[in-house]
Amino acid sequence: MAVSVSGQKPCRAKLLGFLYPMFQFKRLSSLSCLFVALCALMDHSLADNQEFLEDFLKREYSLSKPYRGLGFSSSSQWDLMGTAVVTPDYIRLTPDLQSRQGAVWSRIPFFLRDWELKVHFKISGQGKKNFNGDGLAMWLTKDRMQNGPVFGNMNQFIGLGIFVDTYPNAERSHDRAFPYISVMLGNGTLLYDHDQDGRPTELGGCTAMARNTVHDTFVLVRYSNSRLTLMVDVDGKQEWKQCADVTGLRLPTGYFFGASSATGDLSDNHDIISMKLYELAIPRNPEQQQQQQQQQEEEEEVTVPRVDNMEQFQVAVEEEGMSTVQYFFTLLFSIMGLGVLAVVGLVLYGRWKENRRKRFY
Ligand SMILES: [Ca+2]
Repeated sequence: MAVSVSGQKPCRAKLLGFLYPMFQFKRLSSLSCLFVALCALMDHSLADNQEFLEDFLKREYSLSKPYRGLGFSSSSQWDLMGTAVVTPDYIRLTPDLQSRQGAVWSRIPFFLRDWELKVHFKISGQGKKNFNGDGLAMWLTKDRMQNGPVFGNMNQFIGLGIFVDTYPNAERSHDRAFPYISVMLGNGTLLYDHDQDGRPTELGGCTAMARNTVHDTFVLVRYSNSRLTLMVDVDGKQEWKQCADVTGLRLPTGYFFGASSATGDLSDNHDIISMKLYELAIPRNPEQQQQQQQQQEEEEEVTVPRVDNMEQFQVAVEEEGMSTVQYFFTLLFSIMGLGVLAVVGLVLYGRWKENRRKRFY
């Protein structure tokens, strides 16, 4: 499995000397040599790991510097919309100005099953804490290039949304600090509710102090075997912290990657520096391969995104078609309508018969 950036520990005899002052110099120096050798081995394996990652980087689904042709060339694999602009170092979805919406969308439908998306982003602005907004979102959805109220994308979207919400709208948000990163799976009927910061439809999330930082900020989304893991690296420690873990998440293929952002009365610069998509190679024995094949056959039937045991996330999915109550009232009004029609028909027939009788005499 591809494991991305991990921290490299400092490898210095000075550090050992500080930690173990009771050691004699001779022992210390031999220990240092051992430690240096271990560090060299670690570095080597990290380099290998990096190579492994590069091998599996899918450039057709990735967005990184120098953003060749983006925004003007028909050969580019990405489109810009709204206020989004390209600079040599980042794609600015919105500037730090009120009422802006911008997005960047992949043009190529996505069909990989096991994958990892690493997004390098930056949110910065003049506003004081909690006087800035609204945040940005990353998408893997059926529709692309749509304007709307969900961080610059349409509501009732179909697919995956990862939100970096920088403004606490809900009054009861005092129990969580913002920016807050969360995951939602839209099925076309679920609504993202800004007034509640998306809580009713949230599958998981965490606080991530990802605004006005001096260091780089990243989000990592991993999807494999119907399990979605969300990790963040916003502390400048080059370590991933788990943010959400959702099992039984079924996501159809053929969707599009994108990132969008919106500002309202409050604003921020919302920048995407890169979106890198890696294919995960998962070693499996023959039994696991058979299981995977079976699972893939099942997954092919998935046409609408869903999460197994949805109740555990308190997400109400509206069923298609009429409910029992709707059915009852439709039937009742139909019978009443037919009754009224029958009465009117009888009255008219009676009058017609009466007129006919009068004419006859
Ligand atoms: Ca919010």
